[in-house]
Order: sequence, then structure tokens, then C-alpha cells
Amino acid sequence: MCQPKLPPPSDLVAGLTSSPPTLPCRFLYDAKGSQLYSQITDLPEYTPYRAELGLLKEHGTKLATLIPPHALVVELGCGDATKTSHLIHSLLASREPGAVRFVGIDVSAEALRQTDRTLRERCPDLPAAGIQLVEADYLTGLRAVRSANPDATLCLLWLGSSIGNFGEGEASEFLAGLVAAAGGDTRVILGADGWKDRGVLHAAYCDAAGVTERFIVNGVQHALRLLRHPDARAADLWDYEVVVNERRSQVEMWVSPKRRVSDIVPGVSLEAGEKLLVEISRKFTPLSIAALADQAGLVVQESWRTPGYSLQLLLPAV
Ligand code: AVI
Repeated sequence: MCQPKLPPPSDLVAGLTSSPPTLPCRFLYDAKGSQLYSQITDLPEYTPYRAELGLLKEHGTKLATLIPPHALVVELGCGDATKTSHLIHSLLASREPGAVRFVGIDVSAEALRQTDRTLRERCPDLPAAGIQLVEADYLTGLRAVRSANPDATLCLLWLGSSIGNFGEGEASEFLAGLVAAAGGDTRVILGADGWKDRGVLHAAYCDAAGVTERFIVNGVQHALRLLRHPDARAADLWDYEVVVNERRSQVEMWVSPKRRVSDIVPGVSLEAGEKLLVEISRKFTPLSIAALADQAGLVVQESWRTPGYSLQLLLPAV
């Protein structure tokens, strides 16, 4: 049976009609996209995941001392929680198990189930009552956590350099919005990938096995599927290109169709070779992180780094 077309989501229309056309990055994370992203984190060319894991293992004890005694640790986009389990271990080693409380917020129910499994397996001392899972986008989830825990101090974990997927300006605005939703004395543990050699950055997003290309093309196909577009399943339709944009301190992931893709949303088509910006991944320096924090009303209290990655504790500026 032919299914009726649905009205296109407004963020998708806004992206496709902007110049250059863009795709909102939420389309990257359907079930297949989440699986592909998990494969990306294991690729030899992609270092942020392993770098952050190393920092959490190495500095977990110190980090735990900087998280207030009864704080609620709230992870945004908790994924499979493997990295988080190292921080929870450090917290359990430094305080009573009953004083460790973790909330995972994720839009994916499957990711939350995996978070639950990981924490139960890897942190058996964490009481079941200490784990809360919220299926929501970050802001909605945080508002719900805040209203259910009006007196708690929240410590947000925003790992994986996900902040890099926001444009300049958007990132600080979004961070400020998170802190406003979480409440005045909130602190943030933020992971941020650093600028590197152009070839290294290019390879990280154009890996030899083609996993990142499949991840990006899947995001486009996911949007087309939602729109019930006839090209949603067209094989080998998209060319993939990675641009290392030094001026903007970002890596850009573009696709272009090999032939015209008509009426993606009413009146908006892509011509053969016309480029669609699917994702940006901004890279940071200590200075750019300090500026971002400042714009969001925060200060960098402490940071831990490898040559290519950093974790920082951000506190509200007084
Ligand atoms: C989630 N995010 C920080 C990843 C990144 O590096 O920008 C997403 C990603 N896209 C392609 N590879 C990884």
C-alpha cells in the first residue's frame, strides 16, 4: 500500500533551504546511525573516543573530588556509558554507594537500555536506585530532572566532543541553555576534541573502511525515508567529501547526488553535484574553549589534556 507523504519537519525545511543546504544532525542517529557511530569510535583513524576514555581513567579520582558530595551526575547523550562507568567507579571509591546518583538522558531508548546494562555490569556497587534513565532530548530531559530534584546540585557530563557538532555561536548558546535548565550552581564536565594535522583530521572522517561515509549517507537516507521520498533507498546515489576547514576550525562532511534528487521537500531539489552539508565537527584550543565557556557564563576551573583532546570542568562565572 502506498503510504501518504508526511509534512516535512520544520528544522529539515530550514536546513535544506539555507545556503549552503544543511541537514540537522539529529537525522544521523537512527538505530543504524547509532550502530555506525559506535563502529566509528573503534576505528584506528578516529581518536577522540579513546583519548577521552584515557583521560577519564587517568584523572577519574581527581575529577571525583571536584564533584560535590551529593551531586546528581547527569550525562547528556549517555550512549553505551562505557566511559562513564570509569567516572562512576571513581565516585564509588570516594563516597558511600548511596551517595552516588546517576541520570542518563538520551533520545534513544536502545542507548538507555545499554547504559543500564553497562552500569549494572561494570559498577555492581552502584545501587539500582542510583540509576535513573530519561528518554528525551537534552533540554526537555534536564528540565524534568531539575523539577524532580529541586534542591540537588547537578553535575552535567557532556562527553565525546558533541559540542563540536554545533556551529560557532550556537555552541555557547546551547551550553548556556543547558545550564539555565539545570539550575544556577550547575557544573559541567565537557569533552572537546583538539585541532590536529590536516591529514590526521581528514582521515578521521574519511576512514579507509568507509564507515564514516556510510554513517553520513545513512543520515541523508534516514531523512528521505521519513519524508517517504522515492530516492530514500537508492543505492550508490551519493558522493561523499570531507573538507578540513582551518579558517573555521572545523571538519565538514558533505554529500552530493550523482543525479538530480527532486522535491526533497516541496519545491526543494538537489541538482547532480550540488553539495549538502551533513555535519560539522569543530575542533578546539584551550583559548577557544575558554571563550566558549565565557560566552555561556561559565569559567574553566580545571582541565586535563592529551596533545589532541581535553576534558574540562566548567563552573558558573561569579
Ligand atoms: C558525536 N560527534 C562528536 C562525532 C564527531 O566527531 O563530530 C560524530 C562523528 N561524525 C563522524 N564521525 C564522528
